[in-house]
Amino acid sequence: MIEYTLAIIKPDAIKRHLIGKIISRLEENQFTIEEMKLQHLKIPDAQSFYHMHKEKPFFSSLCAFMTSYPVVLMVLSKENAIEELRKLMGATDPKAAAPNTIRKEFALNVEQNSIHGSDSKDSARREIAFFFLDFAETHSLVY
Ligand code: IDP
Ligand code: MG
Repeated sequence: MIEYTLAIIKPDAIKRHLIGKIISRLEENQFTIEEMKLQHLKIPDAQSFYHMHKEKPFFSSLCAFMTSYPVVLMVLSKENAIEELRKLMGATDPKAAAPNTIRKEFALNVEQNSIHGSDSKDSARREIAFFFLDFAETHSLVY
């Protein structure tokens, strides 16, 4: 089944001019870019997007990092896109990430790990609607 997922190229990657390389990895792996925008998130955006982590010790640092520089937000589609993107990203901590994954190749550390991808169908629906409400509405991802 063709699925939609939300990807974010994070500030550490934008700062190091890795947008092109990361998008190449996505396209080489047959992800289609359905929507894309560059945005400098504000603290309330980051807090709301990552609300499930609000009790974690890294929450305030994560929100500061995600608002430190612009990000690239994308809706991607592919057969089984949610799981496929998580595989291509690799583990949260690049030290634990498999070879040839985006995080293994580009991430700096467990926080500055270059890319975000939705982790489930429910997350994908919520996250796509969070940044691309028109797309979510036209694709019946909002309910
Ligand atoms: P994920 O991005 O692989 O789904 P999550 O556990 O959902 O990982 O965490 C969200 C983001 O929070 C991570 O991508 C990373 O930027 C940051 N993060 C996760 N764990 C830690 C940590 O132990 N220290 C610092 N930052 C972390
Ligand atoms: Mg996550």
